[in-house]
Amino acid sequence: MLVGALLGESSAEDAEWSLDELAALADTAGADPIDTLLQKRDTADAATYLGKGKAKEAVSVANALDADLLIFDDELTPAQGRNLEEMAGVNPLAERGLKIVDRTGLILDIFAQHARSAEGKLQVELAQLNYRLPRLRGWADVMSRLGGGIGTRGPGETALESERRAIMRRIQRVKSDLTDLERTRRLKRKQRRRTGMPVVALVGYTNAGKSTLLRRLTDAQVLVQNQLFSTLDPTTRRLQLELGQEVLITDTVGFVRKLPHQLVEAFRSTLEEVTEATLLMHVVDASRDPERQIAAVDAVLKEIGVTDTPVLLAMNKLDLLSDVELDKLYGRFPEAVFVSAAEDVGMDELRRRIGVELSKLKIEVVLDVPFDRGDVVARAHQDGDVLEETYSDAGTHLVARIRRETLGEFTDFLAQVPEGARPR
Ligand SMILES: Nc1nc2c(ncn2[C@@H]2O[C@H](COP(=O)(O)OP(=O)(O)OP(=O)(O)O)[C@@H](O)[C@H]2O)c(=O)[nH]1
Ligand SMILES: [Mg+2]
Repeated sequence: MLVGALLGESSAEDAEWSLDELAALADTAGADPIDTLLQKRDTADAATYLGKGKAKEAVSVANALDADLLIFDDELTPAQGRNLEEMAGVNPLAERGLKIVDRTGLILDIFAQHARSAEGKLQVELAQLNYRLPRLRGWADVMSRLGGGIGTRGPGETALESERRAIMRRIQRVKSDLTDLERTRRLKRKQRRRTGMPVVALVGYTNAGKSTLLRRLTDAQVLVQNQLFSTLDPTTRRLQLELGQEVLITDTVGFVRKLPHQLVEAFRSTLEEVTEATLLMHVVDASRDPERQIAAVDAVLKEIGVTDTPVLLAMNKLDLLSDVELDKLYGRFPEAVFVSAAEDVGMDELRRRIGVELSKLKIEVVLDVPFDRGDVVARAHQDGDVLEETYSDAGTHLVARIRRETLGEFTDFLAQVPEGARPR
């Protein structure tokens, strides 16, 4: 049974969208939603999330329906979780009977099921440990059942403390294992940067079709599935644009509203594939409330510190739209490229637009211009931002940021090949 709160200024449609999303998450995790309950409140109740009366109602409805899980559409505080479990008479050790789950716990569970690589598994474990740490209870029977901490307990130390210590030790261990893997990932990224190829990162709401698009564009054999968070590990491939230009394109984890901060933190190094990209290709499922997906994705991008990277909007799944719906979307998103990755529509246009977006970007160049070519120096001032200008016997030495598309005019004077660009 799914439970949500319509808090403060949020509209009924917001809440409905959020509960739909929660239903999809529950479904992906392997649960069947049987009923939903929504309460309108100004703020969440500090003790029971919903008002006490409403929380009791949720528990009794869930029991009457013989539900196994009462899933809350938000992260519950440790106190709320404990109070709700007490109210529902939850026995955490019982195989059956009602359990309380929150949005964060649910998403972590899906990530745990979908993690494939060693790095992905460690990242999910780290997020889970950080989620569990403030939610421990000192029940002796839990301790003996789990065997946690036995033999490590000092005099006067409670079972709770020793379990907390065990978790903290594990967190340290996982973090240090991750540090090694992060180093490898950073090294790879550095090598990629040296090739001078721009990196395009696919971002978007989970299930929007990012992996399908990567497959369509590059023949990469990546997993495509109609469920949330299929992709956790980043995949990078070469992509040929028009005019023989090559870029790297990266597919990675999808986003969702209120992506748990524990996950954002644990997946930091994976998300660097996004923060360090030259261009973002934001893939949207055009058939499912695009504005809301975009807002959710923008919120996560902001959280991970991506604010200045240029974005190309790709409206996917246009095969699911009627002509009338499509016309409306053209009006709402005049800048977007409309595609269907599944039906192979719009791929050439997408490649072309990646090229156009990249050509608009400025890159830093170092130029040595002989004195008789004052026109080139003038061009650099006119068209770019000159960061440094010094003179020697050989001529003018410039460090400037110029648009990639004007690079051709400066090729003869490049002192070194700039990062992120090959002169064509
Ligand atoms: N009708 C239609 N379905 C599509 C299209 N593109 C992708 N899909 C389907 O949408 C579902 C999700 O596709 P994925 O490529 O796995 O989506 P994703 O964005 O990588 O999702 P996550 O990795 O889970 O975040 C799959 O069932 C795809 O077959 C499209 O253009 N049209
Ligand atoms: Mg994917």
